[in-house]
Amino acid sequence: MNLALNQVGDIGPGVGQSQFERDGYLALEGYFPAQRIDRAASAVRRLLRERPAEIVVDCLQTGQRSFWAQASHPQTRSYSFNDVHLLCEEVRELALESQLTSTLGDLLGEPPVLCSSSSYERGSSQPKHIDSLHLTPRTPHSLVTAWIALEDVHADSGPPICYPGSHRIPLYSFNDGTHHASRDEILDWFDYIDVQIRLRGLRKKTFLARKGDVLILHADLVHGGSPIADPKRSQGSLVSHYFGKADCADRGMDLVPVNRGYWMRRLRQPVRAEPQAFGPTCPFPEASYLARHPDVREAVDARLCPSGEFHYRAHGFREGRGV
Ligand SMILES: O=C(O)CCC(=O)C(=O)O
Ligand SMILES: [Fe+2]
Repeated sequence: MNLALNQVGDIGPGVGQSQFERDGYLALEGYFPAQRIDRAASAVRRLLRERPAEIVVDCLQTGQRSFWAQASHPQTRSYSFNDVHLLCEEVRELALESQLTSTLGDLLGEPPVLCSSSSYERGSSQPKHIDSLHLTPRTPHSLVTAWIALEDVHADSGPPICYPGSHRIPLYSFNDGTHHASRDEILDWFDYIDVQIRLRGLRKKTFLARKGDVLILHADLVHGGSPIADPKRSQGSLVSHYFGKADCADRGMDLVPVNRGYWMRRLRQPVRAEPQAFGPTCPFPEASYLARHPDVREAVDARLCPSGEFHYRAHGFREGRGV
């Protein structure tokens, strides 16, 4: 690794906390043994094979969201596989491992709630960002991310990068007064952050992580994925995001306790696929469509509409409803 990592045993709460406060990240070398990683990675592969119509993916090249069963270039494996933890216990076991949840809890100052995750088989090549742009906590800063290497990272596989200290840059306020990214203003955010990085003399750090290493990132740390120099190289990782528990309280969310944290049981992300994309290889997800749209469920229950699928094909897609 090209940075000083903490050995798991070295990291007392105080040490980790002060490094995290100073740099905005903590790197835990050799945190998970290989077989623990292999168990989760093979469970994810099995899930992608066996339940492709239930996994929501974002194409890393086009940004297009679909089910894995509908992906247009699956052979590239160049996708973010979203929220696999909702369907995969092995992934939850990794993301909510006992010591990890207590470290995350120490950093957040309250129990962590696993609220979203992305798995990757390739480098994400994501431009600079802070995770709180998209997963914006109600209480500013009350979010942490755990980046887990599922295999060794190579300099050419698109290693993750960050700007240590950038979590102290004051949060940018968008026109609606929030810190949540708006698509129209994201270029302004890039300008702001580039100027701030330059003014503060912050330097880019590259993580050549090894399988089993964990990087814990502050909500507001500027980070991303380097370009992939060798497209033949894979870069398996699991990236999990956790809100502090207080942010999830009184929102009527179903929080399932695991070790010293929780995961949020919820519907997967909505997909807006063309009606013709559903068929034998990707059946229409009737149950989740009805769960997502109570007005449609009422119409179906009252026999005013034959099914959720009928509704989606006739109206829902045009109305911009997700399935
Ligand atoms: O692994 C990477 O390239 C970064 C991933 C990331 O930042 C994210 O999923 O939020
Ligand atoms: Fe990120």
